[in-house]
Amino acid sequence: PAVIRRSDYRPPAWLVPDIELDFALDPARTQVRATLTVERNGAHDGPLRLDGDGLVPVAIRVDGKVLKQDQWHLEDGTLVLPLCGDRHEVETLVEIAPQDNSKLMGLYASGGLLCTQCEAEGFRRITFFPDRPDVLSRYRVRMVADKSAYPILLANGDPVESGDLGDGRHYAVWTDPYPKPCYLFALVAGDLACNADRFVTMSGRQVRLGIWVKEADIPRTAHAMQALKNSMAWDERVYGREYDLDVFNIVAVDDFNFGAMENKGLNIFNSRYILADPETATDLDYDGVEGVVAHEYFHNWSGNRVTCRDWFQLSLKEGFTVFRDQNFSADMGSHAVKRIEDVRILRAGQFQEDNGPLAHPVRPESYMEISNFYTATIYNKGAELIRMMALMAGPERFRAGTDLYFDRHDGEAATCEDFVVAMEEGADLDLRQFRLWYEQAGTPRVKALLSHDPATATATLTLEQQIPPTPGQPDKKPMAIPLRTALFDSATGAHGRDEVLMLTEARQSFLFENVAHGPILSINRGFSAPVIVETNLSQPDLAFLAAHDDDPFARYEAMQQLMVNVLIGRIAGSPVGEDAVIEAVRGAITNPALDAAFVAEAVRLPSEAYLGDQMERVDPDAIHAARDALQQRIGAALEPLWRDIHARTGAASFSLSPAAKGARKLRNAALHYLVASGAADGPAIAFAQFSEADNMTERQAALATLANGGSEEREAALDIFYNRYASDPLTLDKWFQTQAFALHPAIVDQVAELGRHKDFTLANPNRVRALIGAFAANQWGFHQASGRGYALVADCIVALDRINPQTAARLVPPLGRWRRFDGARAAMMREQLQRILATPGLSKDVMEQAGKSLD
Ligand code: HT7
Ligand code: ZN
Repeated sequence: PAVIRRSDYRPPAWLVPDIELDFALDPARTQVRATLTVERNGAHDGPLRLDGDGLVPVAIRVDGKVLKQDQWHLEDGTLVLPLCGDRHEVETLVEIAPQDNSKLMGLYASGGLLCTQCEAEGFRRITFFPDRPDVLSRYRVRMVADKSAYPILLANGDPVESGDLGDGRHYAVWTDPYPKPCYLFALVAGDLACNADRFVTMSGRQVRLGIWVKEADIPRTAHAMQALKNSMAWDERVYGREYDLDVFNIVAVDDFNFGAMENKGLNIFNSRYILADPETATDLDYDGVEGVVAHEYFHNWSGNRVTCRDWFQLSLKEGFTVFRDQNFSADMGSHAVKRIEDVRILRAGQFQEDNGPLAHPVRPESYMEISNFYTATIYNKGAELIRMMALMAGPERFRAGTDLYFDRHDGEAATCEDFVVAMEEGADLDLRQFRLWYEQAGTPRVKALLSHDPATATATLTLEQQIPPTPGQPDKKPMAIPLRTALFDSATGAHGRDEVLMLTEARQSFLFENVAHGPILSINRGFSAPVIVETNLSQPDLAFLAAHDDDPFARYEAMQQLMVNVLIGRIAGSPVGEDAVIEAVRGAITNPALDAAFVAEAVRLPSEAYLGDQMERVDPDAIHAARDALQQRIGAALEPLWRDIHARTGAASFSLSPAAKGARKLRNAALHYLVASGAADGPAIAFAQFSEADNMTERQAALATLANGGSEEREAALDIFYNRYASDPLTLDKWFQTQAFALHPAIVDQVAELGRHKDFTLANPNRVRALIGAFAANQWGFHQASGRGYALVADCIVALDRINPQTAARLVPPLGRWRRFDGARAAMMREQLQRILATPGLSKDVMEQAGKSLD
């Protein structure tokens, strides 16, 4: 497949200021008539090229005249029309079959609905059009459909007309006054019910809000609606951004390749990010709903009003919008816990990506298939870049920078460089060196060595940075790394100034004065930079920080590092220092000043995957054994405390207050340690929690705890869960996922069997992710020495590729991590990648991912 390069960007040869779309909707045969006003852009005599994917024109007219066969041709799906004037009206008619669209890109059918997904290049599967984000058009959309099957007809913008056609069909017309790229186009037709509400904007305009779902799901939409209203108010308060249409609609669909989509005025969501009630949603699910609703809403400015010039600029909208949604969620709940969760996600997804064959810069230089670039690097590392700029600028100057960015580029298709320039000018920052963060892939490693001279009462911090080579980038330049730092006085427990040190050279020293006693280094506080810091902190220093650091992230980090060091020691065969970990955990769970949610985070052992990331060669069995053993020791040593916490945190009745959520989180952690301790009644306590819980957070945690073991309660709980939720797809996903994540010796057989279960289907991306995606993230299970886990995932990729290449391609990266494993495992992983690549008719999505993974 062709490689698309950032350096090849050229402005569009033709613009399309206006488009009228006329849909005669039908699942088997939808007719799409598109009328485009096209304008030559600049002085050239090139033809009009309209992208198409799988389309055949039924008719083409230019300025009202039907074109003959020799007046147009198709080039690799693209419709090429030589036009002599500078402005024309071009009309095309095509037919498509939404019900046969299993890729879920373009117009497709899901659970009786017809809906669209156009980002990144789905619009070309609906009609011929210059499918690139820098062509902005005003849309008028007319939909005709059978009224009983599709009583609701929605599109972008505002409804302007509707009526009956007298033959069982009806129609609706929607117009969107804001010019937009075609990736933001959307329509939905179906039998939907609406949770309707209103929002009054800061300038006093009334906006009609609608969340559209199946009638039976209406009671599960309240949280999403509240999140939407909170997001609208937050964007006004924090960024001064007001909503701009009279209507804002959200539709939930069951079959969706991603989380959600920010189509102008008509967001389309994976139903898992809309529907929530205590019976079926965990606290994590509730937070997911809130975060994704906010994310898509925030795109109205960071993405829609200011869009991307080309797909290499994807992080312009995604990184910035993730940063915005992270801060929103922090404001709605706990800043400390949100930051810990976000860093955990970054490390688990993005650090691994940055350290493997698919590593790429936040602004990539090339791609084959753009869908493969909706990555943790674009999203999460991109958000960290914005966070670093915000830190360097401070709140007021950062806001001045974003104001300038929005005002200057409103209505435009912009670049990452435009954002950086707006920050330089608006926030008064010098970002010349900082730009390297957009160009260089790889996670910087920073070595921090602190020395103390009692004679002069000074301390010297020496920092060294090194950025590892990544594909196509063997040599790296030093980056500008802002590191929030403080030195603790071990005698007094206090620290000096909390300051941002700018590391800009390969090696740099910083002098601290008036440091009387041996200082303890607290660095990268708040995770101020997305880097790996190596310090020479001793275990007692880490224990001190775990107990005293006033920066919650740094405190959590010290605890994690304490645990990592002990676990790595155990993996290497020397289980020393475990008592210090036990005491640190005891300190956290008995400290009444600490928030329960924070405590639950702090006492959680680093994941098996994170431990693997700390090793030269990942040894999944040794990691599992060491972690299991330490868990058992912590469980047993503090058993009475875990029992007490578990009993004490049993909530009277369900609430979503931060205190109630924190109590549930800590209760689940206590249950986990209690069962891990080996206490004879552990499984029974877990089963009781499973049976008696009035909420999914406790029920699923108990199920997950039981799923790891071999107790008789395990099978009973799984059966009960299945029977209770078999008819609810989102909750049934949890049944699959909990088993796929389980740390159970028979996991490969279990997942293989679940793959043959009557409720497993490759047609639904959520179900595939719940079983196969989760299993591939289960380090101990996926990497079982037999290699059967690899074959299982590869089989799924090959089968799914024929149905839904995008979702199939997302399963490839775990196999691409072969360099991190021993020779035998690496050979088996490579063998599966080769087998995938040898599959006839492979999509370019999977080909790109598997090909790059083998290199
Ligand atoms: N901007 C949206 C991206 C998206 C997407 C990308 C590829 C294939 C399917 C997709 N559905 C949605 C999601 C977001 O970041 O808000
Ligand atoms: Zn987004």
